[in-house]
Amino acid sequence: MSSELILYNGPTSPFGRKCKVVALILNIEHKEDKINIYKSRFLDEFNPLRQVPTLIVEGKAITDSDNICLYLDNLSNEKSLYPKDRYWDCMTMISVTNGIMENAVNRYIEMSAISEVEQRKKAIERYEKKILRSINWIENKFEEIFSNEITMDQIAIACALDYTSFRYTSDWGIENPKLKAWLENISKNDFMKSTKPGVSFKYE
Ligand SMILES: N[C@@H](CCC(=O)N[C@@H](CS)C(=O)NCC(=O)O)C(=O)O
Repeated sequence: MSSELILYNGPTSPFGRKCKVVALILNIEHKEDKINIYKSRFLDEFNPLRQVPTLIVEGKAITDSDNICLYLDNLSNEKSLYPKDRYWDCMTMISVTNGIMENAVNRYIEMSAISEVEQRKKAIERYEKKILRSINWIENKFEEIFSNEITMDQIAIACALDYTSFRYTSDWGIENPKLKAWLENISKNDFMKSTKPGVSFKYE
């Protein structure tokens, strides 16, 4: 059995981007395969939810971006991306960023895959409120989170904010100038530049 790591990813998945960024920062050798999730029945054997990211390690699957990031962090000899002194704050922050991503993905599906007459306006409003409230919440914690050292919550925040701009709006930056400036700065790194969202497959 091969000890090669295969990261099944999508072209635009913010969850997958988080894992890819971690692998790049921690210098973890892996093969990335950007698949069309809607046509990838082979993945069901590994992940019955058929979602990206899914990591294959020695023929076994690790599912969910948070598990994958933890696995990669454990595998690496580099300094952990999970700060010991504020571990649970970091984990909570990651959960909030997952919520931003989930709401942005669901909003996009509602607006792009459902005919306009069938779209649920109330649901869309709800997704948007949760996204914007969460971003404001992160801005209020800015001083607690942001240091020169890159941590897992920072990676998750960068992926969530960039995905919000990509799929919904970059106007979140108007009310949140510290986060806006911080994202511009972290986006200059190769690990962000080389993982920008590409072209998505058609929702099926
Ligand atoms: N909780 C999962 C969420 C992953 C997720 O929602 N992936 C989306 C792409 S962004 C997906 O695979 N969607 C296809 C589907 O659910 O059918 C994680 O953190 O990895």
